[in-house]
Amino acid sequence: MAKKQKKAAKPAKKASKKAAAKSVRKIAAKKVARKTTKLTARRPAAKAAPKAAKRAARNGIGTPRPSARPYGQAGKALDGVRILDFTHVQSGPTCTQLLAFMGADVIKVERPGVGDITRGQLRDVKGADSLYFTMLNGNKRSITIDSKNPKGKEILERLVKHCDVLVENFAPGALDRMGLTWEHIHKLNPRMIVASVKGFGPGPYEDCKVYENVAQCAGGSASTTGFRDGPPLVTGAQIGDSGTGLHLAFGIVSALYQRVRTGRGQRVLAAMQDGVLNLARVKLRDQQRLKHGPLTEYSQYGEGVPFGDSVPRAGNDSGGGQPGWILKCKGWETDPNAYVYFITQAPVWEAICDLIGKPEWKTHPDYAKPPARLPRLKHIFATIEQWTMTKTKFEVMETCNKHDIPVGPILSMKEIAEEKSLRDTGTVVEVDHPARGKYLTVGNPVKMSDSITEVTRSPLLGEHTEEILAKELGYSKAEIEAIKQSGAITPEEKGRAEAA
Ligand code: CAO
Repeated sequence: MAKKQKKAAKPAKKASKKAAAKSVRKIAAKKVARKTTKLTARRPAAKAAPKAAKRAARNGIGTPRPSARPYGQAGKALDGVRILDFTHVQSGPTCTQLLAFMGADVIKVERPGVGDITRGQLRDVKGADSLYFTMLNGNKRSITIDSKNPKGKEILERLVKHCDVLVENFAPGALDRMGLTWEHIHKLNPRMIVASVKGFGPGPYEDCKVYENVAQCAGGSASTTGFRDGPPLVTGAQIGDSGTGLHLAFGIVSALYQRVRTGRGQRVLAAMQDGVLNLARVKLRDQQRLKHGPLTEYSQYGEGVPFGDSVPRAGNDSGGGQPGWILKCKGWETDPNAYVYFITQAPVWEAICDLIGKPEWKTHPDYAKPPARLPRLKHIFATIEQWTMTKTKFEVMETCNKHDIPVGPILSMKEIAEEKSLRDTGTVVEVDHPARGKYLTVGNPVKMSDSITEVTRSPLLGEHTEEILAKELGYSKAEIEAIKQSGAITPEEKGRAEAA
């Protein structure tokens, strides 16, 4: 008891010392205040410091103390984050796969007997999940639940309580029709973040179903892709689906961080139109520049073709301030990818002139300075092409790199699949699958020094149903048997027929 009192006396002593220091600081502050008018408006430093510390603590800055474990051995960035993954097709699965790569436990909910529709789409190996599915659902677990079955609803509600984030990309209204409205989810678990991909944000098209190319068209990409005298083009990169999935992942991680401070979840929406527009941002830049005159870096300017009232398609023109174009290389007559992207970056112009055998261009008034070159880009690139055609794309790359000239070989998917350096970095990974054998997938494109990604195969349909029911949700053996009988996790006859 006495010991305790003694201990209690210490803080009192400390407190009186603190108060004395405070009053000294107050007096000092007053003295300073009398001298300078500027400082009178500020709070005394003594009060500001604890406030800053408090703010820092709220933001999670400075806590906990730096781990003593070696880098790469302190777990993964999203360890402990549980994702209720209600996604299908591509946009949503891209997002949750990225979160899984970062260490989140992603529980993918699929319809019994059927699963994500992509399991059966574009199948290359009979009876095995398609590459479409396997390449978008690595590092996840699969549970089958019929969300319209009463017992299934009960399991889903347990999952809502158990997880941190629900991610979905159903058609507008589908989640609500399952009874999982934001209000209901928030009531069940106020900490849950509900993240959605939709085709459009609020507005005239909000109820529309959207696929990749619809988003590319509605987001401004298609109207600005292709050649001026041809139709709009969609791009091979899935900027609508995978691009939006990436945006959603960023929103989710930000919401998780904000939750550290607020303690509550929030809704996160990434609309595909918005995601594509974000990636086509430079074209909205050009739209506004049009008001002030022609876009001089577009080859159309040099060709004397007048601009209309909206951004035109610019073929292979560079989207930035350094003109570029795709040029033929040795073998182009038979190899569809014997091309190189060549950028006439201003600081290395003289090196380019020497390489292509045009040293006189270094001082010629029509070529020496970037503005003089703009009206002659077509001719300039045709001249450079005479040189690139004498070399393979890799020889062009090697020669130009020695002079710091930015060029890029047009790599085929075959070349990428075989590229050793991409295998070495884990960007292209070979995984083994029980039904299809070995397949290639794209690993985590983001490399972190303290969160190392190990890519694992995609799950079979319902592979982890019982494991999740028992270990995560605490259902007993008898309860799981009853769930099986209810049809909540097993296919109905109709489902079986569809899946066959
Ligand atoms: N148990 C029972 N029912 C389930 C279920 C489960 N586990 N999972 C899904 N369903 C049901 C949904 O409840 C929905 O039923 P209702 O329409 O009766 O409410 C039904 O399956 C179909 O969902 P959907 O409308 O989302 O699917 P779809 O194939 O008709 O449309 C898509 C696909 C992609 C066009 C649409 O989901 C969409 O627009 N999503 C948002 C935008 C998006 O992500 N697009 C990118 C797709 S990736 O290329």
